[in-house]
Order: sequence, then structure tokens, then C-alpha cells
Amino acid sequence: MASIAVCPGSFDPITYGHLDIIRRGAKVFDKVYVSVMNNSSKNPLFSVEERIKLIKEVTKDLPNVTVDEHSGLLVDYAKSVKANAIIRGLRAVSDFEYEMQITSMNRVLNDEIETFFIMTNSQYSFLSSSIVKEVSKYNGTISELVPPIVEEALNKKFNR
Ligand code: COD
Repeated sequence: MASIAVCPGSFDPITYGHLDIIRRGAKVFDKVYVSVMNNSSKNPLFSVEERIKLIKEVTKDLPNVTVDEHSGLLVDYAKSVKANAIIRGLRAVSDFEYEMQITSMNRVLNDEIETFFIMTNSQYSFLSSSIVKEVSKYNGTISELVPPIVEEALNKKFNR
């Protein structure tokens, strides 16, 4: 049986931290669906279409990665693509509580899908989309935090 994983997130926008997790996941699983979850509780800077375009561009060298979107429950999406795993990234201990909540809830919703945690490269352990947006907004250097195409997209968003 093929090992199929979903790597879900907001990806607003994708950073080198996300990319690290996606690349590591793609080495272990036969197929990885990177899914932009259209999460109504957040107020995103980039539209779902913009986020998908950026992710597609920076993962184009990974043949077993497909970029997709979903509005609704993650476990329903996972089932629809026949995934038996969810990949999540862990940066620091502070991520643990939130991840435990999500994982436990997903397990209640569907006990057949396992969540796997991948620890990020330590150089990205402080990195989040929110931090990148804030630094970019005030014209700080983000070239070591996001791929060039994402940096360009942020510059455009902030009218530079
Ligand atoms: N290094 C490593 N990993 C990282 C880094 C980094 N620097 N930055 C982010 N990550 C990881 C995160 O830990 C996460 O695993 C993934 O990358 C995506 O991160 P984000 O911030 O883009 O996405 P989140 O955490 O906001 O995603 C939350 C979901 C959208 C997945 C969640 O809200 C969800 O599943 N929503 C759908 C509704 C649902 O099913 N709800 C029930 C379960 S609670």
C-alpha cells in the first residue's frame, strides 16, 4: 500500500520552515499533498490562489508533491485523497500544546489517520509566516527566511 500524507497549513505565505518540512516529508512518503486549508478564523494576507501559486513554484522540483486546497475538516480532505498520514512540523516546545490539541481532535474525528511530526532544521525553529509578514511590512531583510518568489510577492503586497 502506498504511503500517502497530507501536509496541511495556512501557508500565508510559505516559508523556508514549511519547505523544510515538505521536503523531509516527501523523502519518506510516496506521495505528499500540501493542502492550503481555507481557515475562516484567520484573516490571510494572501488569497488561497496566491498561496497555492507560490507553493507550486517552490515545490516544482518535488515530483511526488501535489498542491491543493480545502475548506472544511482536514480529516475529510485526507480521506478524499486516500491519505493515511498527516505531517506536521515542530519548531519548539511551544508548538506542542497546539499540535496535541489538533492531533487529538483529528483522532476523535478519524482514528485511521496517523499524525507524524517532523522537527524542523534548527535554523528555522524561530520562523513563522507571521514573523515574516511583520518583518517584510517594515522593510526588514527576509531573504534568508523565504524563497525569492515569496519575497517578491510580499514586496508587492506592501507596495514596494
Ligand atoms: N519550521 C517547521 N515547521 C513549521 C515552521 C517552521 N519554521 N513554520 C510552520 N511550520 C509547520 C507548522 O508547525 C505546521 O505543522 C505547518 O508548518 C503549517 O503551519 P501554518 O502556520 O501555515 O498552518 P497552521 O498551523 O495554521 O494550520 C492549521 C490547520 C489549517 C492545519 C488547522 O487549523 C486545520 O486543520 N484546519 C481545518 C479545520 C479542521 O480540520 N479542524 C479540526 C482540527 S483542529
